[in-house]
Amino acid sequence: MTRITIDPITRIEGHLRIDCEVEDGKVTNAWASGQMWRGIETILQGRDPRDAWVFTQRICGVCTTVHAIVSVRAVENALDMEIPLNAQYIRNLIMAAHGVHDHIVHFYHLAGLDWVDIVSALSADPAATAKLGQSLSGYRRNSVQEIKAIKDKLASFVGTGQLGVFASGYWGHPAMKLPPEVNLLAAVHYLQALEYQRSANKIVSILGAKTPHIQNLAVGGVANPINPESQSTLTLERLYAVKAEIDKLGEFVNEALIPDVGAVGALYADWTQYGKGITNYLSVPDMPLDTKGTKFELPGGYIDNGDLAGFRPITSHQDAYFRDGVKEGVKHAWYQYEGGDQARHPWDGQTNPNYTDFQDDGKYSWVKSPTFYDKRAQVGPLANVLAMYVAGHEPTKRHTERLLGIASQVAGSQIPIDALHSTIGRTAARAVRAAVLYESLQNQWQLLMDNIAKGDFDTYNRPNFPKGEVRGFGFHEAPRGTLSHWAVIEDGKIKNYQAVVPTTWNAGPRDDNDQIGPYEASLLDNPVVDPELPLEVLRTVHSFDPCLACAIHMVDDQRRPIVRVKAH
Ligand code: NFE
Ligand code: MG
Repeated sequence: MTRITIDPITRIEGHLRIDCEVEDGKVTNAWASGQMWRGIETILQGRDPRDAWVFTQRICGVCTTVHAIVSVRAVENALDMEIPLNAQYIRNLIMAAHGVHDHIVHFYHLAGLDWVDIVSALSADPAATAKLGQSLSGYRRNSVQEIKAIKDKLASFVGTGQLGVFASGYWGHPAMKLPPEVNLLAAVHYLQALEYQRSANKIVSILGAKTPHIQNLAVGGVANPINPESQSTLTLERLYAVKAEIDKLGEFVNEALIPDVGAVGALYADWTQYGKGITNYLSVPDMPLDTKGTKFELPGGYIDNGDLAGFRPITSHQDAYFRDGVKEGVKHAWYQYEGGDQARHPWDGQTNPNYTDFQDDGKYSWVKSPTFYDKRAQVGPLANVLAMYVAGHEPTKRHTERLLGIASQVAGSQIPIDALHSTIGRTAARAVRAAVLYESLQNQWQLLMDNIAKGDFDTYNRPNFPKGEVRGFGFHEAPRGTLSHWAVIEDGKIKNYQAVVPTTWNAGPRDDNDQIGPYEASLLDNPVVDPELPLEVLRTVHSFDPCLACAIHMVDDQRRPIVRVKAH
């Protein structure tokens, strides 16, 4: 038996350590450990709830907006507020743009290089690459000229001997299986994707005043005054600037991202057999369409044990089924609950650090272990796509079937929807969700325009804080999955605040019953051909798009500052 320690995992946000035991070329046991601690929940105690969102969006430098929006939702829920329609649509546009941005970056810039060999791309023939691209979609930028220009750029870059962002990849690894032309096509789109992610971010910054860390929220709505006649407000000119950026995204998401993920997935079809892990899937509905948060554009809900037929929807921002099901445990995390370490509902949650060093059978992570009705749950685009699919959401069905169709065409055999319960399936679900969110952007923009055209310029309702205690929760289907914030407010001040974050759900260590978490479970039975170069472990971990800054919301400066892969 060999034990592998990868610390930290790179191409993620924050500090994650993964340990695996490998026997006969397969992972037989795994531990996921968050290696940083932050104290945002503690900082919030005693503060004005109207300020919480400004602090919480500093939880992360990647998914900043999501913590801002969920925070105002949690306070609005505690006050039982209604939110003007314009404010809902503006928030929805920001969330959808942020999601498209995140999913593009995940495939091309974070996870793709686990599958795509940049060095092999240099031996590809540009004409054959263009032909391959044209067989997959009508994407305008798969021309021989553009592909050749980018190949020459890559070659001169590599020729200098300074690989920059491409340094330290597992180039030439035996688990890298794509032909040079597929590698080149993906490398071309890697560089083009940098332009498209900027368009998505521009939408966030026009509406949110800046990104990362938007400035336009308020408990009760948004701080974007709407007045078609005034240059200092959200004008039609600005709204059409948003529309221009939205329009640019469709071509790339539909004609590059979906076909690329379909083709790469098909050529790694063996990876539909690995990485299934926990198949209790949790997601929440999003893009509210009314002032009360009872109607949504995108469905969400819970799927138990992979059984799509047993899907249970979550239906409102007041949903009691969601509200009552969430707990967080610390039996194996570096925290201590006063009154005993058994899992607690977030309104009764505590954040008291208790570091013990890494104990295989004890505490070994700064990430808590969330549960839904005492079960582990996987969150993320896969959970959400499965929920939207089974709920009959038409765009989700259409994009899922298109992606599976492209994969089946490349594989030469029918790839069923069951293939999604896997490492490659999690990656595919992100592409589907990007296409769904692109349509949502178009839809939300039109809803906003139509509502303004009716003469409704409202964007804000003033909150009133009662004497005594009120409790609230807010949720959002963030790029990495279900995010919720929980606030207890007393006499208008925060008494307790807990964030239960997507990466906390997925990266959490063993729970109160010593059940392993989603990352850990998905690593079991993964192949590892060379323990010194554990590319396969990275594939499965990256398929979740880890964000430890979110999950743990001070890095110990004495701990290993550089990547360490240790097989012992
Ligand atoms: Ni920091 Fe996050 C998302 C949130 S993490 S990236 O999506 O919330 O899990
Ligand atoms: Mg928390």
